[in-house]
Amino acid sequence: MDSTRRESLKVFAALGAIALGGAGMRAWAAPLKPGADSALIVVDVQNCFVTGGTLPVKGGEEVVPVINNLAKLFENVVVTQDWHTPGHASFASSHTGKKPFETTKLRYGTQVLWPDHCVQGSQDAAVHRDIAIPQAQLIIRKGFHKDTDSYSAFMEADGKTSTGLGAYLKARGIKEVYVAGLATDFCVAWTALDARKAGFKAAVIEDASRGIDLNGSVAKAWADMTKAGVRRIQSTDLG
Ligand code: VGL
Ligand code: ZN
Repeated sequence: MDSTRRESLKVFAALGAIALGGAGMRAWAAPLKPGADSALIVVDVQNCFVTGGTLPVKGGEEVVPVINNLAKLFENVVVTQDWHTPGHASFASSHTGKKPFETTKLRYGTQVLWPDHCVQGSQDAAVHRDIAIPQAQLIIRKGFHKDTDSYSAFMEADGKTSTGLGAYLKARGIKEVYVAGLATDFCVAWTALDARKAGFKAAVIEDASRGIDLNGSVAKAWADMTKAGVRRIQSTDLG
């Protein structure tokens, strides 16, 4: 083989390596660009779920600056609030002999029991004071029926009572949702899964979310989401 041919083979090999590497490396992929038919759903970034709250998620407050930055890329933003009645069925204190993080059977199935949290109108239930998303268009409150929980922003835990969010997003021409907030394995995951059920494209922004992790629930949530076609992305994938 003459030396020119050997050199050009080397160049081809190098180009091939770059192409293969590029396909597998996120940093080289085109950024995801939210458009007029995309919405960011900021799930439950409330005092109850951060340090000092009634049901703190480890590192929950760390999502605030990440979400504020992300939100600048979105024309459409929905904010959710967990919004329980006093004596709500999801509170351990409403069930004699039960402690937080145990489960019980409610009429719609197994319910994890939580410390009293996010009671309607309390400071604990307020959106974190540093959340700064002035263009947010809708605040959706959920879990306000005393006998029914609602992790999902779309559908209550009975699987049949709608919050109205799906119809709202469809009426607004939204086709894809990006979900972030608290907690990855409960309200974020259930919201993303129900978004898929309602026919939206859905992605969860991992570094803009934090999980509670009860008995491996974070890993299970990611497995369920992947199976349902929810994309697992990082805030740096958006641009
Ligand atoms: C949540 C547990 C109870 C959540 C709400 O926002 O993920 N988790 N209520
Ligand atoms: Zn709750």
